[in-house]
Amino acid sequence: MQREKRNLVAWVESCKMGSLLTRTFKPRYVRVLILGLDAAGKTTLLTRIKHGRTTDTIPTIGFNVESVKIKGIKYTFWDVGGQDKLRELWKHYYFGTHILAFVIDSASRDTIEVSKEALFGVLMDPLMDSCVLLVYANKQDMSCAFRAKEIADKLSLHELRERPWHVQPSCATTGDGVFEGLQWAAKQVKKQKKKTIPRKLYFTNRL
Ligand SMILES: Nc1nc2c(ncn2[C@@H]2O[C@H](COP(=O)(O)OP(=O)(O)O)[C@@H](O)[C@H]2O)c(=O)[nH]1
Ligand SMILES: [Mg+2]
Repeated sequence: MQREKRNLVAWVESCKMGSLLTRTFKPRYVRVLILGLDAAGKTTLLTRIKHGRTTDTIPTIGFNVESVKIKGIKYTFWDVGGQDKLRELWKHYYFGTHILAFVIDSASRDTIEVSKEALFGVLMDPLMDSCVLLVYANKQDMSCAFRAKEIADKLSLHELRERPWHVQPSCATTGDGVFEGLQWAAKQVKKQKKKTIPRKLYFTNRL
């Protein structure tokens, strides 16, 4: 009888430990929405994150979606086509976004104003209120590229009040800066979650 009781206690303890372990190591989910004008380098960036290399891309009609686990966090990346007409569809992808990764072709000096308009159009939507903003100043390998600080000025990012933002210089074709940017954004998501919403609600498993 005594032994059965001891076995029962051991079993209950192991269940408690099991649930503690699942809680501690439960995967967390972060939804990343990759937007930006056509040919900025969104799909190249996504391929670099997913496969660690780049391949030839064709213009994205619709979207690409990929899931990648990095340091215990499961990221789902949505790369949505940026052509003129497709931008109207961006709003359908906002819900549940933790990180907006906005990609700029830093070498395309003539389109920076269009990028700014498109970016602020996205940020104005209440569904994007709580997401952090990671701007990739992409194509830094081009000699004519705007530098990160210039991009921040051109996009008037200093006017953003509550929202954490960062301009990450990057070159999607070589991978330079790609993970550094993501690392910054993941840290911000973690910080925000601590300040505002309980962990369970913030890291949702919604895609
Ligand atoms: N030089 C350079 N070219 C890039 C870079 N990133 C992407 N590209 C090129 O830009 C073109 C458009 O890239 P893509 O990823 O399809 O752009 P998307 O329309 O934003 O998805 C492709 O020819 C890429 O090879 C970069 O960092 N530097
Ligand atoms: Mg694309």
